Amino acid sequence: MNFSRSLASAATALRAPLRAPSFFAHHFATFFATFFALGALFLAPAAHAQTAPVTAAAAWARPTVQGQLASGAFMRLTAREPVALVGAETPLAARAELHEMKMEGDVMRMREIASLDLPVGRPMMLGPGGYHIMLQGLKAPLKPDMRIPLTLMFRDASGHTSKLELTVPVLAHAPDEGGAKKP
Ligand SMILES: [Cu+2]
Repeated sequence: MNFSRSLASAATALRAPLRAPSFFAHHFATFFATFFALGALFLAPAAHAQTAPVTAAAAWARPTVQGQLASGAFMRLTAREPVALVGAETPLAARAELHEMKMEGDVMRMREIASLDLPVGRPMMLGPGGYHIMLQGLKAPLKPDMRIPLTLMFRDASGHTSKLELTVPVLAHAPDEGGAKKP
């Protein structure tokens, strides 16, 4: 029995998923990034948390009826530096996930994504029918004209995380930003 060789192969096996540009590598990285991002949230006083180089505009969340446990939050994000949206949270929901919607054949489906890269200076739209933030396990219905706190988490290429605190109005439709429709 060659103990050191089996250790070496175990080490290779452990490293392999992280090296491969695979589905698993992507999710391993996301897991650890999320782990450290959450750790940072607990350890760092909120006032010291790095504010993300991102601005959000026209944010809104869709109202829900009694008994409805999920809803979507939407906004337009513009990054000043290359970062990816990697997570979200709100005290009003058990989880806030990043989702995308895509046509699969004739059926529109949504699935969770680990992160969403934001191009520098070009607005990224999160809206119905596309990327969105899915609020899951709502603790109370979202009523029109409520305003809900939502924290977005971002990560840059070096793994540095930052966040953006938003207050999102609950609206039946995307907010009218004015000027665009009326002469
Ligand atoms: Cu969704």
